[in-house]
Amino acid sequence: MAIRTCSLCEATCGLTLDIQDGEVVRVGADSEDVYSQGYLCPKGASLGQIHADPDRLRQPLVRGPGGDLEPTGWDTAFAQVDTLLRPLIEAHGGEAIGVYVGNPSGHDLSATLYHRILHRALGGRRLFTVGSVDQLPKSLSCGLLFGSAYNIPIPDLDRSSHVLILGANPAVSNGSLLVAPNLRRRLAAIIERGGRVVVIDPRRTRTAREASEHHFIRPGTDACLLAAMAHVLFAEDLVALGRLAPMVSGLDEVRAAMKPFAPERVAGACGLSTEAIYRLARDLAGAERGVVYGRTGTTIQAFGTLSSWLIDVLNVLIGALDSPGGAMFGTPVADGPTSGEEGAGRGVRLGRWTSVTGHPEVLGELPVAALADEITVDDPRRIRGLLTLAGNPAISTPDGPALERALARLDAFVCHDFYLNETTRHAHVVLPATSPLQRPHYPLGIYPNALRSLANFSPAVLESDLDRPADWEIVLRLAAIVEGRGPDADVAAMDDETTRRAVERRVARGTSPLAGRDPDEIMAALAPRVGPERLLDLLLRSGPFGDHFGRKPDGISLDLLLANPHGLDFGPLRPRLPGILRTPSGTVELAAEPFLEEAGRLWEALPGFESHGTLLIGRRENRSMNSWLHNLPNLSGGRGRFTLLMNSEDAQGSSLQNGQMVRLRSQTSAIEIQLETSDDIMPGVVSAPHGWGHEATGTRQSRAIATPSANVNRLISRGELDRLSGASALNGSEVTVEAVAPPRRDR
Ligand SMILES: Nc1nc2c(c(=O)[nH]1)N[C@H]1C(S)=C(S)[C@@H](COP(=O)(O)OP(=O)(O)OC[C@H]3O[C@@H](n4cnc5c(=O)[nH]c(N)nc54)[C@H](O)[C@@H]3O)O[C@H]1N2
Ligand SMILES: Nc1nc2c(c(=O)[nH]1)N[C@H]1C(S)=C(S)[C@@H](COP(=O)(O)OP(=O)(O)OC[C@H]3O[C@@H](n4cnc5c(=O)[nH]c(N)nc54)[C@H](O)[C@@H]3O)O[C@H]1N2
Ligand code: SF4
Ligand SMILES: [Mo]
Repeated sequence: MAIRTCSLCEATCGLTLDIQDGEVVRVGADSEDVYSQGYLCPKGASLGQIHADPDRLRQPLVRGPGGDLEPTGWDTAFAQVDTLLRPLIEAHGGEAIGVYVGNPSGHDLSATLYHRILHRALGGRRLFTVGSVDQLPKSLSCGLLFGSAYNIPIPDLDRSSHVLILGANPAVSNGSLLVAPNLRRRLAAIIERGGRVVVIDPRRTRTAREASEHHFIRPGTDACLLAAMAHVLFAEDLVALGRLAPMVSGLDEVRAAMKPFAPERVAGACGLSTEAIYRLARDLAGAERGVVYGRTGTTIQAFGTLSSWLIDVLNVLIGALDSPGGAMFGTPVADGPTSGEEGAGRGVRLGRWTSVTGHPEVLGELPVAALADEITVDDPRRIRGLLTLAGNPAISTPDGPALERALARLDAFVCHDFYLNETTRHAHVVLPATSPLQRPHYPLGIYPNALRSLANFSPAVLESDLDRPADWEIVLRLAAIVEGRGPDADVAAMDDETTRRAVERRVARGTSPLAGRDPDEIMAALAPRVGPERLLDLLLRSGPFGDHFGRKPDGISLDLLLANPHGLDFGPLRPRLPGILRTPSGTVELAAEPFLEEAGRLWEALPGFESHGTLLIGRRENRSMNSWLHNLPNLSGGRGRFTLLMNSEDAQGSSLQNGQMVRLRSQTSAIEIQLETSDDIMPGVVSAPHGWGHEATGTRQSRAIATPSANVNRLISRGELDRLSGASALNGSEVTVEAVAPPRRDR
């Protein structure tokens, strides 16, 4: 029986895998896992089916002279990448090559460790990530508030007595920027201990149904509600910063900025009553250990950064920031960006460069919604080549058809992915990743958001099915090609250089536990490991709980984790302020200028909210993971998955009936979808899941295409962005719903 941490979502559940003849015959829950203690969901239970999927690519594909993608060997594939990319780089520089990094990269150890080498090789100015259809607004608001986009506070649920949740459905999503298995149980426990869980969502979700209280909110108006709550706290003298007071600057400016947002002024826009807003604010302030948490409903919307900011403003005003049971910063076990104890820094600077079509960079990246135009724009600086690393932007980002037209025009398109889908079908070369079980796993990029300091390492449990490079070797070979070292560069030497540099940085940094050590001694201690395991060992051993290479004999190392397959738990969240602040002032900069300006824009937008027509929001369900698990036997098929939820009375008013096909239309496009009427959705709002719309032409996902569905992101305009972050407003587009004539019987 192999033990493994699930890599599919952020919950990091421990799994048991029964493996026979190189295949997984059963997946169970690891009841001894230090964190998940026996929890798993249907996706984790299907992990083995990814490996077994006959449609999963096991060999590279290269577009042949006839225009078709044909299987080939690895050396031929890398030689073709070199032939395609090098001339573009020589003629136009590394900036002619764009990169799109998708969600699974965040769950992959080698991507977390090695992607940056590839980005650096390309010059780093044409980076697009899934962040701009996900959490980028939160990263930006935290970057401005706390000086580093890595400093994202998380709700310390297990010790909270009152949690206000906006735009998240952790009972189904299993949490995001909130790493904790079995969130239903954790939320229920708050209520059992006499606390409250309050949910603000345009849909009565599973999380909302199981909460103490739920309020509908008009999509895109969270910032109005949150500002009004801050207004009440100031007006009623409920602000209590506690020990935060000397660490926070800008309180008076925020007070002034919130002044206009009285509950009476915003209630109509939000769709909540004035009384409800007063009560939400008073209950939050009155709670012993209250906290506010928001997720994708508050980020991928028109005021995503402002909403994210206001969530933490409230956390500051009630003294919850950095306080047990409040909004706390993680203490990851592995050494990382938040490890040192310094106190001030350079902070976050915005717009250090702009894209060809005029988008300012945000935290080093550009909006993926601009990618299509960056490829097709008539400008010598346009993007001519593209790498996608674990992403399916043709489905997951706005206006897929426009992006697909642009992808088809690229001079070079290389994908690191194991499915032939709506994105990768346009590639010139596809380099298949290993299946998740063929590689070692440690949730390096995920653990900083966990409620405890955890460490759990899973070795690869299945052998590679072909003589193939590991994923980190693929990334380094791509970097070598970009740098002009050729497709046959010595990746082992590159890996040695990378590790050596990581060691030398620590040895040279006064605050590192390795300060002043001999790099040769550290390199020798890491041998004979190579690749991600060696780097991980370095990060573990030089982190806060590490053995510091002999200085702390009972500290941890990768060897110790191998001896503890159910993981190690180093305790709950602990206060981190002011040590981790990296703002120029060394304080929490509550009133950074971009926030105040944006609050002014919100005020001006206020009268417009009430006059909106029908607004479209998204939805996640148990058996999906964005666009990419619909090909697995356990997770494909089933009725009623791809439906449009509409309020029953709205449907009646439009003479529409449950179960009938409707046309959902926006200014950009239209799709057909089955109607599902419900009282669980706010009047004036409709909801459809993303990640669907699998296409048969040029793809290889035989089960996924068998479920009738469409891509909702066709309906979303590339121009609908959160102004500060450039993230797409995927929630809150205006749509119309009309009956589709019933199909004729003879067809
Ligand atoms: N089963 C499953 N789990 C997943 C995923 C998946 O696809 N399937 N995806 C994973 C990923 S990549 C992520 S980022 C996380 C996301 O994690 P969550 O954000 O918790 O997931 P969602 O279910 O999308 O929840 C967003 C909620 O916001 C609501 N909403 C929409 N617009 C608004 C608005 O304007 N205001 C407010 N207040 N609410 C709004 C929606 O109704 C929805 O209930 O889930 C992860 N987990
Ligand atoms: N309307 C709407 N749109 C949304 C959202 C929404 O709520 N509403 N949510 C957004 C969010 S939060 C997210 S995160 C994005 C997701 O956006 P993306 O990350 O672009 O899309 P995914 O569907 O997750 O596609 C992942 C791809 O990676 C491949 N893959 C899987 N595992 C691996 C691996 O280990 N290595 C490699 N190399 N490839 C792998 C899969 O085959 C697939 O092609 O979608 C966003 N889009
Ligand atoms: S909740 Fe997430 S981590 Fe846990 S089994 Fe399901 S997909 Fe895996
Ligand atoms: Mo996401």
